[in-house]
Amino acid sequence: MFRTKLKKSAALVVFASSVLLGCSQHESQQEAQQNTTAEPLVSKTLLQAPVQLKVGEGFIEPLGYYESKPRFSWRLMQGLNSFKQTAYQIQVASDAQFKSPIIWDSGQVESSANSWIKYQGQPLQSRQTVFWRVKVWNEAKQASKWSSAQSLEMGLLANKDWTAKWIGHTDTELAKSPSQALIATPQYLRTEFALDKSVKTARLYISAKGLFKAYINGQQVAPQDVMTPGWTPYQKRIETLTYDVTDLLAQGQNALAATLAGGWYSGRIFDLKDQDHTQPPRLIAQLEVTYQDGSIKTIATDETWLASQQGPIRFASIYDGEKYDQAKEIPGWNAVNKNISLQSSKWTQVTTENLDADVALSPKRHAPIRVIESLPVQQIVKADTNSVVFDFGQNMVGVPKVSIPMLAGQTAKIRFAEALHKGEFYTDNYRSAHSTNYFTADKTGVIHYQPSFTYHGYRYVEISGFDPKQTPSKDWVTAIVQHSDMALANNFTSSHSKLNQLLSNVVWGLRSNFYDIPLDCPQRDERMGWTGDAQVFVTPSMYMADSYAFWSAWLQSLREDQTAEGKIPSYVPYKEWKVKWASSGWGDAATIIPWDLYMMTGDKQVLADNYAMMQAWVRYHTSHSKNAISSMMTFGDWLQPFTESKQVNRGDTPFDLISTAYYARSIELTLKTAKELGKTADVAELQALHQQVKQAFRQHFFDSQLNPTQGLATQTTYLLGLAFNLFDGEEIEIAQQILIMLLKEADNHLRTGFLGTPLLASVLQDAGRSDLVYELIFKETYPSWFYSVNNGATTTWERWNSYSLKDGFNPQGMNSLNHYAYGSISRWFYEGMLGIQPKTPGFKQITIAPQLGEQLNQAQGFYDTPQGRVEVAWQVTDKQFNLKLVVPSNTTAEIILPKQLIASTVKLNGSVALNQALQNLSAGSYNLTATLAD
Ligand code: RAM
Repeated sequence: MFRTKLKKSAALVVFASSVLLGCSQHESQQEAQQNTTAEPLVSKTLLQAPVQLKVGEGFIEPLGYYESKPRFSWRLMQGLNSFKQTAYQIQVASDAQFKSPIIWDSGQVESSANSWIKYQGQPLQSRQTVFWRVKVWNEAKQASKWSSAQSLEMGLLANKDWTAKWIGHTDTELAKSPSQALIATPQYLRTEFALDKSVKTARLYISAKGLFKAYINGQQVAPQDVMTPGWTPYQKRIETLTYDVTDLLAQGQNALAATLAGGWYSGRIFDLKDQDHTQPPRLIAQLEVTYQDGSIKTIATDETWLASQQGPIRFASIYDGEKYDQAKEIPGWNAVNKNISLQSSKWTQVTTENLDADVALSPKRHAPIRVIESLPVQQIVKADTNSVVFDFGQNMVGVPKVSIPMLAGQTAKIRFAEALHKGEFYTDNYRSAHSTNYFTADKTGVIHYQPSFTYHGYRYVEISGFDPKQTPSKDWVTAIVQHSDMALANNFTSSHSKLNQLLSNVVWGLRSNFYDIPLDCPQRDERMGWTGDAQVFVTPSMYMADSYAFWSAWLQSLREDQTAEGKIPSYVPYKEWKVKWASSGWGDAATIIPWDLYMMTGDKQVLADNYAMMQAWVRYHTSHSKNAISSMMTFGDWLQPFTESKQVNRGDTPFDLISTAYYARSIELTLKTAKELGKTADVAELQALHQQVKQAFRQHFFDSQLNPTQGLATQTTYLLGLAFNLFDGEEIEIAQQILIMLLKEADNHLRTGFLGTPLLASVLQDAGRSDLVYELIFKETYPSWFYSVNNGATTTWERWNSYSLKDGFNPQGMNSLNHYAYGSISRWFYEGMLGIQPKTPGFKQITIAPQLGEQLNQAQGFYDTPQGRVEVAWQVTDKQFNLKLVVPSNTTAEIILPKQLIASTVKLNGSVALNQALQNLSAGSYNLTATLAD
């Protein structure tokens, strides 16, 4: 749905210049006109126009947009002239000059809201292009200028917009019982057409049951986009891409072509080899050309297209890799080409299929996976005449780009590994994922190859089968890093290098697993959208990357995969596998993710969209409980270290306790949502249910002293109770004391898995023991985060002890070195160390409560709230504390002082500051100093 990189940056340039230059002359005239008509007269002011205009979950001038009633957001200029917004006005028109009749005018709305303002006009139609602009008023009722106008173009919103049909190679028709190998062989599809007039604009709407790469006149349409259209519940919805291809077309003869592979649609998921490549991949494309004279020509996939399975990519699989045969290259296959016709031996007519009535074709609602950067080889680990092992120094995800000398007829084999095992190349932890590429050379010489329809999670690459007379060199291979495209914030640094490395590992964990959907891991035969991993990582990821669109897109898949009974599968998109049951702590993603996103954004749409799913999930919980105690199945406190349980991966915390705690949590969040949405009828019912489950939790699982009545007392037991507000009054303190004692018994090490770990920091901070959070984070010995850093980790691991430099991979098995769940600790880098927290949803009011620890004397960072950037930098030198804070426009902040400070020494901007003075800071920069107590 997005412009190509080039177009995108062009949009950014326009945006930047409008910031620098203010509005154009034309806009001032517009404003003068406006002022004489609808609006009250205001004096000429210096109020700066709103900036950073965005649509929906953060799109700048989107192309191929998905929402017929978009949401609009903007920011006020920050800095010297910052002011508080008291009103706004949005206008939408069909031209950038706003000369045509206005399509929608909000009028002057008294409100300080600057985000997620919903368009209230007639629903926008497929293909429609509109422009929008906004102006704001300050407290003195002075108006700003109009912002620059921003465009918004819709994609194809409904199946009826498609005249194109699904096409594919006839040999792959199911009626012909094609072999798995045949279905796994990528297809080459093409057509030619004439354009007899000069072209004004052209849009390519395109998608696949599988994966595609599109070409016009031999040029790739979107060279940066990979693995499109991405992964949704395909039986319900397939996403479509929209590209501006005006510049690729020419008057006269043109060619439109695509390669097509099975991807997630027809390849196996997990180790289900019997399902591997059993569904034939199909392509759909509709090229709509508008001539200068306004007439339109449409070129659509139909029976006139040609197909071949005789191209160079012989095999493609997500998990297993790709096979490429250079001898089979077809020069010019994707350009105008007289030599290609039905008569040419390699090409046949395609088979066509109509659109499926119950599968919605919908514009992609978040950025595709893209080529993000390339990394050079750091070192050659070993080399001989047969093989060479390269080390990139960073575990990551994507494909290699190789340029290697080969002899004609030789096959190069390219393998991947996350780490060396006692010095050896090791692939066992990929399990059944073959994850290997093969390239067969036709001619002697240097070959260039980059896989198209697979991906790998790796740090090391091994290449064998090159020309043995040549000496391997570092430039033989480059790592092409690929993931869902989103702005990475890069927004925390400290004086402690191991801490910085830990955050870097977490960020690379995010980058490796945000692969169209949130994956558990990117390398072995799994790579699925495990809901439990996702729910613990949503808030941390929002601090580290602009990931709102990514998450809300996946939430749509969650809604689509929820069953009529309310069950949420343990991974989404769902494909039937041995785990058919729902798991507490996993399915609760349905309530936790919408709520967490709301807290980070303040966008009520995410609550409204998901409320029915939340309610249905609560009902599903209820159907698995008796007397308010849930017996829902659970993966438990997954991979808790030092477990005594027979189910070694599931930890010691009683399953019913976990399930009941999550039951309560899901009710609580659904209740909060009902309140925010004004669903008064539901509020009372949810309140009563919550009370009931909370009491049952307390009475069933604990005695009067808060000792467990069943199973072991685990850290996670008390973490769940405290984090989910299941204790009251003095029992809160008792539970905190027990938790602290359990930590102490473990020499202040954690004993937590996937569910307990993410709760540690905030629970301990609430207990006034941020010192313990620091101790846990800075712990060097197993189980701890630094243990992995000390053992060379560059991403976060699945187990606390998945690997060690000395012994290599943990013999227990299931050792991904790239699982983000334990990376959830990064949340505390922002909310604890920097102390930035949303006091109200969307950071309209911000709490600044930096936590100090003796392990750290300096930290700085920022977070881009919907209102603007909040910045925090603090340091401690010789008992002197200094905090620099920037509060963004249109917000207020309160500072909660670190408890180590001597209150009487606190000065704000040089003046003695009482606590009160710190409670309601408006936008601006502050400098706070104080002395630490001994
Ligand atoms: C593992 C996955 C995932 C976890 C589930 C329960 O195999 O890797 O991380 O959530 O199982």
